[in-house]
Amino acid sequence: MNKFGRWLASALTLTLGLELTGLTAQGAVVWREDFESDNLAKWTAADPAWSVVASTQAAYAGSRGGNVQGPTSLAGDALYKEFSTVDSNLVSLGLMKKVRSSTEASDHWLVQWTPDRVDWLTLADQSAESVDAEWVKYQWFLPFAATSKPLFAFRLVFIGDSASDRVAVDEVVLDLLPVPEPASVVIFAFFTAWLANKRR
Ligand SMILES: [Ca+2]
Ligand SMILES: [Ca+2]
Repeated sequence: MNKFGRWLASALTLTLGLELTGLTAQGAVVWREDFESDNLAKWTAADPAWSVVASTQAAYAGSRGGNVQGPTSLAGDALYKEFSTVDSNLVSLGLMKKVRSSTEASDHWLVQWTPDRVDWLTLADQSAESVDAEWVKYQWFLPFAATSKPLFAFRLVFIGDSASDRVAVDEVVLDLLPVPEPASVVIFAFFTAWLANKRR
């Protein structure tokens, strides 16, 4: 590669890097629940079996965590959040979970999302779990169908048939990566074309 080629490569790499960094810093929409506010006000709706508990065992980080305990209704007790994913091209949902008291085959822990608040899709359906000594981290990258949906929502549902069924959650995070600005796309396309040309 000649001197100009090296200069162009470093300039484009720097520009692309700055563009991508700027994109993440300026555009990413993040909704996060750490339960430290000691209420469930960040949620669109919360069934009564859900609460915030302040204890070392109930918190993954900070001093509080979300808690759900049976007996619950047949439909399940939900912690429900509506959040528009308009102008996003990637949606991910993450959370920390700990089974506080073992569940049976008849109990269900569900994590679900909907593109339209009508049809629900299941990310996790867990039953007959033993007590967790440690918190377990989950993260799901949702399919393209979850992007750019004004009626997107997700919910954590617990169906436990006795008061001895208990699950804790903490650090629930919704990440949206926005659709890139046209300038970023042009720069990326230019850089890709230049690389392809260089490799010939
Ligand atoms: Ca917390
Ligand atoms: Ca049970």
